[in-house]
Order: sequence, then C-alpha cells, then structure tokens
Amino acid sequence: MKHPAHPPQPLQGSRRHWLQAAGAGAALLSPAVRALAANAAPTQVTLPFANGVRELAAFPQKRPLILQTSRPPQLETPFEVFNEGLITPNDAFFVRYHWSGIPTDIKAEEFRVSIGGLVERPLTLSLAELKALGEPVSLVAVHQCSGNSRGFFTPRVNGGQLGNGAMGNAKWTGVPLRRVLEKAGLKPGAVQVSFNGMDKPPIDGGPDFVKALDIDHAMDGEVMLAWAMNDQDLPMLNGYPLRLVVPGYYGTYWIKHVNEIQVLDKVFDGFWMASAYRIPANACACTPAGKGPAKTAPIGRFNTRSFITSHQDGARLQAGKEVVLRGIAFDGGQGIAEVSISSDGGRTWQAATLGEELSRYSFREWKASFKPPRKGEYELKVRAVNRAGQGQPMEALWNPAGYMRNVVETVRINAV
Ligand SMILES: Nc1nc2c(c(=O)[nH]1)N[C@H]1C(S)=C(S)[C@@H](COP(=O)(O)O)O[C@H]1N2
Ligand SMILES: [Mo]
Repeated sequence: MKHPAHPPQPLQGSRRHWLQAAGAGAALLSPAVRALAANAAPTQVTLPFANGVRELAAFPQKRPLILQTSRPPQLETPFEVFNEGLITPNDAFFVRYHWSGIPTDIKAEEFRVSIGGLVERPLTLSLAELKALGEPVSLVAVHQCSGNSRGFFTPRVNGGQLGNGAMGNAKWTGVPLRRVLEKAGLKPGAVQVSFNGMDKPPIDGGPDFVKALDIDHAMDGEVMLAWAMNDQDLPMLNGYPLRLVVPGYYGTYWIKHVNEIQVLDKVFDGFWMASAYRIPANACACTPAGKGPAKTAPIGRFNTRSFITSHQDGARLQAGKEVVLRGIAFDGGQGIAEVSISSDGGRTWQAATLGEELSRYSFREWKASFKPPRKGEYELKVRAVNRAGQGQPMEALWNPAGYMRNVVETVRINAV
C-alpha cells in the first residue's frame, strides 16, 4: 500500500496561471506536444462501457484524472488509486461541479461564511473565527457522488457517464455544524438549514446550487464545516477554503466553498432539492427499467457497496497458485459487518477478512485468499453486508437518474 510520488502543486493564485494549467488537458494540447506526452504517460483511458474513451487531464493541484467535462471541471479518479491505500490522496480525489462559474483565487483571509435566517444572532465568521470556536474534530469518511457508476446503467440514462471513480475516502477536519448553529442560536420553528457556495451559474436564471438538510440532521454533531482534507487545506477544486461534510450522505449535500448558511422555517424548495437529486420513494429506490417513479424523495444515505481493487477484469493468474484478493467496502454509516467472495459466479461464497475500521463512514479494507484450482476463466464476485443487514443486489437496480448503483461487482480473471 504505497503512494506513488505525486507532489502537490500549490495553486499559484493568479487567474492566468489557473487557466493555463486547466487548459493543459490532453484534449487541448497541440499534436506535437501530445505525441511527446504519449511516450511519457497514457493520455486516455477506456471506461468499461460503450463510449467509454476519456482523456486524462491534470488540473491545478491534481494528478492526471479522467476528464468527464472541462466546463465545469468534472474529474473522475482512476480506479487503480483505490488499491494504493484506504485514504484517497487529495491530488487524486474526484471533482464535480454543476456550473462553470467556479471560484479559482480565493484569499483565505478575506473569506467569510454567514449564518442567517431563523437565528437569534446572525453571524459572519472568518476562517480564523471558525477555527477558534473550539477543538477541531476529524472524521474519516467516504464522499461519493449520487451518480457514481452511472455509465454502467442498462438501459443507459442521461447524466455524467461515470465509471466507479466518483468516490473517495478522506480524513476531514473542521468544526461541527452544531457548534456554529448553537453560537448563532436557533429560533423556535427551525425546519431546515440551506447551504450555498461561491460558485455561480454562468447564465441568467440558472438555479444556483443550493442544498438543504433537516434541522435535526444539521444539529446531529457529525455534519461538519471542514477546512482540511487529509491534514492539508482543501484543494481549490474540492471546495477551498470550507466545505460541508455530511457523513454517510451522497456528495450532493457536501457543499463546496460554502459561504451562506440559512436557517429556514420550512422545507427548502430550490431546484436542486425540489426537482433534482430525487430518487423513487420506495424501499429499493428503483423503478422498472425505462419507467419513471410515481413518487420521489430527496436522495439520502449511501447504500452498501464493495469492490475488488487488487485485480481488474482480464487479469491473468496462475492455476494452482494462491493469491490474495483485496478490496474495499463501505455503507452509509452503520459500518460493514461482513464481506464475502465468490469465485464461481455467485453460487458459493467464502468470508473475507476485514481490516481495521478507521470509522463507520470509512472505506473498510478486506482480504481473501484465492487459488484457481485449474486453468480457465473465473468470475470473481464480492458482496458486503452492513450492521443493519443491508447488502447488495445480484442484479443491478435501475432508476431514471442513474443514482445509487450498488450491484454485486464482478471481475473476470483468466487462470493460465
Ligand atoms: N458549491 C458546490 N458544491 C457542490 C457541488 C457544486 O456544484 N457546487 N456539487 C455537489 C456534488 S453533486 C458532489 S458529488 C460533490 C463533489 O465534491 P468534490 O468535487 O469535492 O468531489 O460536491 C457537491 N457540492
Ligand atoms: Mo454528485
């Protein structure tokens, strides 16, 4: 479990530097430069579904990542990174924005976050004031986009055609949101809290990206205003200098560059809550393929997922020789109870050994030994169950927005 050397590139602050660096995506290089780069490192990857070819592009503070869109930047983590260690390095962490009007040169000293609405004392806090509110808290937690793995949906659905890399696991450090809301003092009748960041729609009338949490959730002591990720400042593209961390909940709630917090006396009805990021309001959050749901609800907690990270589709193993399979599992915060492995396409299962639990919200490592008894093809499958008994379906579930994929994953290997 070692990390290759990818020294973090500090942001140089100037807008010009940012644009030059952001333009260095392989797609934008001249043919001559591209030919040079081809010898040095791959410039493309192919995600394992139709139309899966993607450029790799290095944005500021990031190693080359899978380019989904450049305006706004949407970058996916190459899956091999998840085999390097349980913590996803900042420079490899995925990036997702909705609008291209993103901040690129925030001065930490000038940054302020306001807390208003249904409070006794509206506040405007600097980073230094936030940090002085008491002992910082830290939590290792998975961050995952609702649409992670959307590219695998069959039939295909609209939206970013992501592989499995719109997720990551980091140590987040900041102040509990509860501490800040208590300082402002909630007035009676608080129902929800809304969060807005500094990014803006580039077009008039585009709905600003604003999300809301129920008041009890906002006050649970775990939701955090975080300024650090893996003991460093947040990368600009991951929300510098302050973001919301909502452990166990899909990334859509993890507002970046958060600078406006409002306590509300009713359920927030902005576009990104009332119309987008909604799932079928039923037990499986699913509908028959191609059909819309009768009723929807805001997306919430992660379901249970597990992956083999040590071996990829098409890997060659030696018949009769034992290897260690390794991977990760996680869920929405109950914690993983059990991981098992099948080498016969799911007919029989063998328990994997779980690694240390860094937190109930973290990637949990698992290991299992496997010896292909004879030459031939094997379908390796991994499945996890959390402490509430929630597992993974053998057949992929479907919903029109392509959210919450958590089918039991399969890796096909060849024993020779
Ligand atoms: N300000 C702001 N915050 C945002 C978003 C956004 O568009 N703007 N997108 C959300 C979504 S849908 C996801 S998945 C995560 C992505 O976080 P990351 O870019 O740090 O990986 O940010 C969330 N917070
Ligand atoms: Mo997302």
